[in-house]
Amino acid sequence: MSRIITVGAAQLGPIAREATRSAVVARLIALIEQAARHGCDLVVFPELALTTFFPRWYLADQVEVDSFFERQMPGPETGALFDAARRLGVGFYLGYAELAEEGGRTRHFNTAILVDKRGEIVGKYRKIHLPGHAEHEPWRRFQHLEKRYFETGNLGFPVFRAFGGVLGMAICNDRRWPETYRVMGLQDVEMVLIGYNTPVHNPPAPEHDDLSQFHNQLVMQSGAYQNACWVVGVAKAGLEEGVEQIGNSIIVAPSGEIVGRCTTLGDELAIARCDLDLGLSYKRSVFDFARHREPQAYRMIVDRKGATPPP
Ligand code: CDT
Repeated sequence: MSRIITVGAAQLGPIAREATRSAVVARLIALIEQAARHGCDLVVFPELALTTFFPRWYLADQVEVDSFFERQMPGPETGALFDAARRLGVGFYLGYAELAEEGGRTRHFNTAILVDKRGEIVGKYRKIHLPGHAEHEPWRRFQHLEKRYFETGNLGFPVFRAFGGVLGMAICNDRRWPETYRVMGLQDVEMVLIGYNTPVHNPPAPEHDDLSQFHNQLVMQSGAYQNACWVVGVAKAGLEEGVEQIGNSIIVAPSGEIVGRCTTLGDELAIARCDLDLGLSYKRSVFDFARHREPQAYRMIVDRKGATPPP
């Protein structure tokens, strides 16, 4: 089997609050069709790719909140995406709000799935690092209520054998945490897929706003290099319901170099042929974890903190 995955970073421009699921799905299918014409094996869509980024509003009515969630995947409106994958032989990563009945109760997760070229779900991830806050904060120009609308993901950071390699998933804020990549790196991940919605303005720390693009690249380039894997990061970009969101979707090689990039703030496909074996020279040298990591030493440092002082 080929060790090359031709990947399309399928960035989306803004999605209006009133946009129907079918209208959004039609946009996604247009990107899958474009990807198929360019020989892509896999396309990566953003976080919460089926709706506007609703955590920017405080919504008191749970029925309204739940209207942004999917009860089934595939469901009546999303089935066409799976049909397109099957018809065109192009798999996809899709971020969406998941409403699940589990353990006798209704649960809400910020979720991503990996779908193969036969239109079958081969992996699921539920977002672990939920940023923002849980209560209404009227002083903000817009809210970031992920801690209110979602539970912390309960699936860990699994990896999946698919597309001829070992693939993992993360969602938006996860990309800022080294643990995200390392937990998958320790499972020999070869490609990490990440969708995001990142406002340019961060209300609690506006002094970071000018660095939003830099930080976006910094974290994904380091994650790729330090774990010798490909990283595909894909934005929902542009002015969505009055909030400016960064674009700059990128495809990063295991060297840490950016090899593909979106240049607009709209629906756009950036494509790269990703040789999974490119990670091997790093995995066998500077990042040969078995030879060079020192987990025992890391543990000693943690145990020492606040406990017995070193001799
Ligand atoms: N969606 C998401 O996780 N966005 C965050 C926004 C910054 S924090 C309030 C991010 O890390 O990009």
